[in-house]
Amino acid sequence: MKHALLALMLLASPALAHDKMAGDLQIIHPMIPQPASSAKSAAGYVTISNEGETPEALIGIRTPFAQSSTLHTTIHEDGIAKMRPLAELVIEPGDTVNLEPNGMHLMFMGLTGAAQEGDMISATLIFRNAGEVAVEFMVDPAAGADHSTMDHGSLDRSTMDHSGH
Ligand SMILES: [Cu+2]
Repeated sequence: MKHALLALMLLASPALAHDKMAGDLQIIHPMIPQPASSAKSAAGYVTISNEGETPEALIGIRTPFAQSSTLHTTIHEDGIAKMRPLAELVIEPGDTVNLEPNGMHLMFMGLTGAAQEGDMISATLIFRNAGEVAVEFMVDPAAGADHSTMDHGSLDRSTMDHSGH
């Protein structure tokens, strides 16, 4: 019975957004577009609202899904989208920050396993004030930014292989 219910929830989940409150933070629909089976990296997206009275900052992310996980931003230079590491992502009181394709995103490099649509991938978001917050990234249908077309400029390509997707 428990397994049947779980299977039902997994089947139903891709259509549903999911969110979580952590103190004054609302963390809305962490998701990863399904990477190609050969992908060595993947991008993750989430929306975060700060409903508190003090500024908050996302300063890191950790997950067993990848060997390294970082914050990235996308800048546009001469019409070319380039990704750059981001040390922190500040969320002012009352603000909502969207990580989305062609903008700020979480970068998972050195994927440790496959991810199928509907999978839930455990991760820990690290905030300056709220500390560590456990979340689950939902694997959504493949879509969004194609990182393989992006210029990575001065980034070390040996550790930043985005060629897989
Ligand atoms: Cu990136």
